[in-house]
Amino acid sequence: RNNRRVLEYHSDIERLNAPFLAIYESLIPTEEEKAKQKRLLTSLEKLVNKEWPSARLFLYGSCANSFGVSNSDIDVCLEIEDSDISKSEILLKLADMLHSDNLQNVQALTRARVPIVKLMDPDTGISCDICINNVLAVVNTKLLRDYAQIDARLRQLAFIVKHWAKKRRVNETYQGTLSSYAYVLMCIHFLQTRKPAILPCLQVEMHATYTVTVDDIECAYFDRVEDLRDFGSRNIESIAQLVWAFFDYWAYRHDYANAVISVRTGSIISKRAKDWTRRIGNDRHLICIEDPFEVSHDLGRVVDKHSIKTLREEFERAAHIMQFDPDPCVKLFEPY
Ligand code: 3AT
Ligand code: MG
Repeated sequence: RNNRRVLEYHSDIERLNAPFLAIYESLIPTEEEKAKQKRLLTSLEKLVNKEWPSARLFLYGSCANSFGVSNSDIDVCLEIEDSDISKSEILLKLADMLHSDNLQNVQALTRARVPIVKLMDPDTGISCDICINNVLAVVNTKLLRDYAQIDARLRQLAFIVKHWAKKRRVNETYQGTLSSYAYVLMCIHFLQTRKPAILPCLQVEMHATYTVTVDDIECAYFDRVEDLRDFGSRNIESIAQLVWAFFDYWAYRHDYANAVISVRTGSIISKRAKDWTRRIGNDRHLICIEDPFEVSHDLGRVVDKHSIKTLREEFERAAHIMQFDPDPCVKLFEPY
């Protein structure tokens, strides 16, 4: 099935550039929304500092990695020194304080994979999840933001893919489909492997200008991305071509049986090399996406034998629409 089809664009694909760019523009959050998010963060930090003076709050996830569409929830990480009290106790204490401060729908989820407190700010309508000391997420947020600054087509492609995934309901990890974080990594990897490449590989192929060690994992990469602004200019593919080729890749070209996509190396590595060839516990490795820092972590591990079928059918549907539909910009995003 792989590599049998000849890469051939829809004859008049270029006419889709303007509508795709219009969709992208319509999804960008306004400056006003960004300012509201910052204000909420500042007021939350003030509140937290009453109890824990040296604690700090960081934005992470899509509100900070530049892949956030308007009206998204915000993800906040509370950085607090190891103390005698447990994470659960901190979360419960935090929930109490937030509740007393008139924040709405305050809920501590202490047993979740990533334990959090959820809240809604009635003044701005913004919903927010607060986790504790999840430094790796803050670092992978920076990596994504840095990649986005290298070539504008990454943000455009990722917005379109995320929008498609939300509309088609394949962005629901609790249903066995992929996280937004996984989709952005798929977009970065796809652009790293275009010929000529649109994005470089900031980790193994370049010298590190930024290094932090988090839970024994060394996170190191080249982060002077302002020096790389011309990197992709030898590739002149348009956003419409890239959307077409992205879905074509995941529908017909990706080798699901053997391949792992790796942003860390900017290449495909084999499942065998990672020992991801068989099911271990709940990790089935039916679609393999290596985390750039936690390299033993497959972001496709949420996918099971039912949801892999759903996902691949959606990739094929999207590829088919991009190839043959007279009005792909409407059909692609039709709600499931
Ligand atoms: P949305 O716009 O909210 O859909 P997001 O990028 O904020 O996209 P999430 O809210 O799902 O995505 O996750 C928030 C951040 O948490 C994104 C990433 O920095 C981190 N993260 C999410 N899933 C994982 C994972 N499986 N492994 C490591 N980090 C993750
Ligand atoms: Mg988020």
